[in-house]
Amino acid sequence: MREEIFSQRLNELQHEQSALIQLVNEPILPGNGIFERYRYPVLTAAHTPLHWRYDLHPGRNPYLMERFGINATFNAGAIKWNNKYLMMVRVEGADRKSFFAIAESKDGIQQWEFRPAPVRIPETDSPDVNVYDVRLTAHEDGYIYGLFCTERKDPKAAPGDMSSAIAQCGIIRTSDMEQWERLPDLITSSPQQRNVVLHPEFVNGQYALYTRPQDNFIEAGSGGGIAIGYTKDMTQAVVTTETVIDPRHYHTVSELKNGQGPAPIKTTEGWLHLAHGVRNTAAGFRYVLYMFLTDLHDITKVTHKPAGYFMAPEGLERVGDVSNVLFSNGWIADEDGRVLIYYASSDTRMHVAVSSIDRLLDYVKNTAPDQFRSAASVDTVMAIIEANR
Ligand code: M1P
Repeated sequence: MREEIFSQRLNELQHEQSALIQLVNEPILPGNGIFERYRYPVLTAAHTPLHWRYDLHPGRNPYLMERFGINATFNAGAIKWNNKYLMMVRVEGADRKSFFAIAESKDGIQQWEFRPAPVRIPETDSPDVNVYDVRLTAHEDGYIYGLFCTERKDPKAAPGDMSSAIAQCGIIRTSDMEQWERLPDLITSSPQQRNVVLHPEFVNGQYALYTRPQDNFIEAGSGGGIAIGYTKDMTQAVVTTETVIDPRHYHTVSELKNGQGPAPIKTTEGWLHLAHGVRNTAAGFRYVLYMFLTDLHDITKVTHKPAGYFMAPEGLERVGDVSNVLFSNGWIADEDGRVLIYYASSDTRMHVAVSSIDRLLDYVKNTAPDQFRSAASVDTVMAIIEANR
């Protein structure tokens, strides 16, 4: 009887997972012309391999119970590697700890499958309590770097305070997307550091890093904004000066905080950036994605920045562990000009949207910037209406 329960459950679980992985995805048309969303999430907790979650031995696990629960798969870094599309996913267990695991797809849209085992990254002398949100950068020095958030309990937390944490930037690198070398954490003068991203090229012989100086774990305080800093050496990375290039601004989608998304994409007209902006509402924080372009030769200079959001949570995307959140730390510029944008919704699941370099450049250059007043927004609409007469 027990053996029957085991094999019936195993059959059902395998059947269900295989149907999920084989699901044919489709663009949602006509869209807004800037990008196309795809109908189904591309990675969910249910995509994680059964052999991670279940002990598959009938003697040890006669009821075929889950022995390790997975809560969510989100905030993935991305890269094209050996003709495959890879996401380095933040997998969060039921125990709230996140770790990284690589999932692969042949076309970047569908049939995403996790590699057989999660990524083991070495710890430093100060073990990470939680690691998340890796940004992958194929740097011109030949390595692929992964910059991620390492979170540890705040040693200054008052007795009984079990929440205060310090976020800093952890660094790993690889040459083969298999073996990872851990480098010392980035040193900056900011008490909190999340959303740090490595620029893919040297700038004046130095590594350039997008940072997000912040006063405390959740709130930007007097800090915030997307900044740039430089270091000579990634094996002892120290940034002494952070210069804000994209500040927060009152009554915008990023008035509370913002952060660089994936590494920027180089185009003939400048560097395309994807970022997230956060504002506070009566229903809690709302995270949206926005874009901007920086000068090809001076990466500190923002040349174009459309007003408002590029993407905001819609439908199912609005609901999850932390609702009303879109977050992206991975995109792939394909050889054919397509840009595959991987984004997570509500700290729960991964999605894909597709655009192209041409379309994204058109978007950033021809969408009016924020002029910070309602009347100016009406002027923008009126100009379109007039042109259409
Ligand atoms: O919960 C939403 C996001 O919150 C944080 O982002 P930020 O540092 O910009 O506030 C991160 O914890 C991120 O992982 C999470 O998705």
